[in-house]
Amino acid sequence: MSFTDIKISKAIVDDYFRKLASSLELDVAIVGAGPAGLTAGYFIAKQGYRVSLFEKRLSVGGGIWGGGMMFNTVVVSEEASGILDELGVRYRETNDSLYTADAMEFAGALIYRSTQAGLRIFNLVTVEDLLVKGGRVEGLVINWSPAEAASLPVDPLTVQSRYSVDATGHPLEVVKTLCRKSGVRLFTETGAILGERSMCADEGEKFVVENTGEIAPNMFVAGMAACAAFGGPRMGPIFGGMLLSGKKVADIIINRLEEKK
Ligand code: 48F
Repeated sequence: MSFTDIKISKAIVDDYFRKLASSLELDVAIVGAGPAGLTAGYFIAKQGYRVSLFEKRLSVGGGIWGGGMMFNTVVVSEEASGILDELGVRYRETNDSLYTADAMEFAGALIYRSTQAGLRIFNLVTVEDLLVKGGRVEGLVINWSPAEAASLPVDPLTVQSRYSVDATGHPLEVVKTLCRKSGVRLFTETGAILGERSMCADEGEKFVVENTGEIAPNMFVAGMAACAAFGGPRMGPIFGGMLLSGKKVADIIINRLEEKK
């Protein structure tokens, strides 16, 4: 077998640009490849919709890899065990209706199953702004993470999407940018970001699922971003709420897409 080096480069360039070109007009754009964003992407892709996910870091998986304080085991509540079954993640039951899973297997399964379902993931891409027209979010503004890290004067590209999801975790980066730059009134009690509260896993797990949803026209929050937006407690290394939140945002958006078919 023989091939030229240039053919390897050409294969990468052709394939990557096919993926990028097919992500410029989306049904759903997700920001952040933590457990919430990946779960949302998995369920939306499974229904056949055009969905891409943008992650600023080199590795995807967000807070999964470090488990709790770098002990790479994650805990998942009983309610979310069905999603682990669907993903094919093995788990062990403890005495308290809690399950433990290997963080490596959990992250690996989410990445593998979501991409196999059709989710297109772009790592090393930072969402630095939004496309906003008449107070409605119409897409994302993306740039290479290294360009942003080095403060290079490089203009971004845009991606159009019918719905966008902020799954950026604790920093709630996308919604913060939306408020700062567009002054959009959020669907929270005050119309502004309420901010994350201190740790309480039990409350946080319920809060995150209840408060997953639309926060501004066409803009949704899932995972820790929902707690940060609506004033919920953090919950540390328990991940059931993240999976259920990702599934809930997927279900809401799929219903909207189905209604508008
Ligand atoms: O932090 P992260 O894992 O958020 P999550 O899905 O899950 C939270 C848990 O990991 C944990 C917890 C569980 O109880 O509390 O913290 O809500 O994943 C968020 C991802 O978003 C990326 C970030 O690098 C991370 O991988 N991200 C953040 N801002 C941007 C971004 C941005 N502007 N553009 C692209 N990606």
